[in-house]
Amino acid sequence: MTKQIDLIGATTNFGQPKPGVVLGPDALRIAGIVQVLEAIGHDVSDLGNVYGKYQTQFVKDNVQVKNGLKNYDEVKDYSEALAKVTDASVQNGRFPLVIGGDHSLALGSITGIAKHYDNLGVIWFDAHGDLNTSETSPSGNIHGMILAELLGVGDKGLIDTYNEGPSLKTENVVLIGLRDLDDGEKELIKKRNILAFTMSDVRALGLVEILDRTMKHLAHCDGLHLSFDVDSLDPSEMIGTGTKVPGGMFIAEVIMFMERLSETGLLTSVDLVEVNPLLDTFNQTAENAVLMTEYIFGKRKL
Ligand code: HAR
Ligand code: MN
Ligand code: MN
Ligand code: MN
Repeated sequence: MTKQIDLIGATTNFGQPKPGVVLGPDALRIAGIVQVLEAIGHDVSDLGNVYGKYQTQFVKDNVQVKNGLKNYDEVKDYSEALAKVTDASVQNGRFPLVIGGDHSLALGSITGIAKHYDNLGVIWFDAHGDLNTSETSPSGNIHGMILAELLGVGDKGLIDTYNEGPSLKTENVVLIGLRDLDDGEKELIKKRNILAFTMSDVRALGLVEILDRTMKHLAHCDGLHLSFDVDSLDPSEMIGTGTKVPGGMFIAEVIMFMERLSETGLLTSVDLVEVNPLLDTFNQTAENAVLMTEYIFGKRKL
């Protein structure tokens, strides 16, 4: 089915310290993300990049810390700016595809989208839980806390970004690909009974069974968002990303998962995050991410 896609470049690196991730959106454009989606038959409108009021600092030697959160004002401001754009996109009946940028962009992206649904379901595809708070974070990097904020756990000011209160309900979130969780994140998953599949689950059950369980868990949802962190993949196939963890998923199995997810026809929005061309060789991470995007948007092998 043809989708009316808004491609939204989220040029933020405020959620983490490594330079280069702001170049992710353009690396994905250079790898042909618009052209492959058009070739499938979608209508794509590239809205360009979203900027907040804080200038992107390529080298950040004076990071401001507030309540244990690094670049707090920058992340909050950027999230407000991005939420405005994704909100308008859904309002206009279009499909937001947000390309990053570090994963802190999901606060703005998802908050703008979630207000249009009673129960937005989210598939969080990631090596990490992104479920820290300033108390449990080993780094103070907000990209590692952003799902917690979306669930209403952590800093009140971030939770209330763009709109008051949490954007997501715990029972509407499923994590897949986990293999690097901090202690506080493990506790939160258990305490809130969040459906979470580690890499051991991926190996033991396979992604077909995991997709099946995911869709059953989210069956009551009226919208479905995929937040795809490219570090969910094995670093051998995804080198250009800031926090690589060995033992990840491989392109072939992720393509299989995405083909089936796309066949459900239930996806309503997507984030594609953490592509960092400065850590890459020959733009292969962006190219691999574009390959998987094709299957998310309905490409068929046969
Ligand atoms: N858990 C660590 C932290 O909070 C590392 C987080 C890395 N996060 C991402 N996003 N790349 O998934 O600092
Ligand atoms: Mn992430
Ligand atoms: Mn990650
Ligand atoms: Mn909120």
